[in-house]
Amino acid sequence: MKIYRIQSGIVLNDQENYYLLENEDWDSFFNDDALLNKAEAKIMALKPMSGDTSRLLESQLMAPIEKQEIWASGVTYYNSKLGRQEESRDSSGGAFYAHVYEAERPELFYKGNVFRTAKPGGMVRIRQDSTWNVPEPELTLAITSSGKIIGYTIGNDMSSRSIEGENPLYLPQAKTYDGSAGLGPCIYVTDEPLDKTTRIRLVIYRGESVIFEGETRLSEMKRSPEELASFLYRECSFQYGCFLMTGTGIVPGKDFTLNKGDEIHISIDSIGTLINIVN
Ligand code: DO4
Ligand code: MG
Repeated sequence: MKIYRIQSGIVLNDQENYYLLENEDWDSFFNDDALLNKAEAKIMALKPMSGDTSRLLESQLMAPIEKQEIWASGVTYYNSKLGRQEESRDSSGGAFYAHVYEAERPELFYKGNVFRTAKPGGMVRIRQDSTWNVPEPELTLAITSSGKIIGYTIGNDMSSRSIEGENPLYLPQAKTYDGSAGLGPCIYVTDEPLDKTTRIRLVIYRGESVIFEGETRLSEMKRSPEELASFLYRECSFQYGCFLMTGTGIVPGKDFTLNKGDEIHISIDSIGTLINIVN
């Protein structure tokens, strides 16, 4: 099995060696159906970086995105369906979530771009006009312009549950605003699909205390990555490729909301950990 972890300007191989890619344009480097082979060929011609490179990937202040759009999927886990039904009870929106969970067509929505996205270690935001805010830890697909899934990363679909719950038509405002996404720390590129047992874990710290922790597995996701990507590409083209968040399976209870200063850790087996701070 071949594994590479790619960030803007860096490739890490499975021997924990880092290679510096100089003068590489991220958009054309990323948007390549043969990214795995390209990463392999590139590093064969390079020497590994010397010195202390431990945790270099996590500490890089770059999200692995430049001109790519970010899209997101909704209600792909049973827990998400239940959470949305609860939050939208007063607006009678619950039936929409039950229908979309069962329907052939998935819920897909535009999430943002590099300007709305926090880098690893960077600040995500909660809206000032929102009273109930959560992170959503999501496996995120890296897809080329031809529609091929070339890798995986971690996405944080920051969400206002008060705005979403008030009326389902407010979803774009609940989901897309400045600092509403986190992405990284790398694109995990491999020649084998992710195992269904892969764990997604969310831990939220307030000061020294853990105030929330939860875990799910990819086996809990109702739809496949290929199905979600094929719906997205039906009538949308992506010149530089795109990212597609695949939905959350971890939904904190109704007594939980984020505060400024909270630290959000999202880990996905094999890929790594994305850390963001709430601003
Ligand atoms: O339907 C609202 C959004 C759902 C979502 O973002 C998710 O399930 O992850
Ligand atoms: Mg989500």
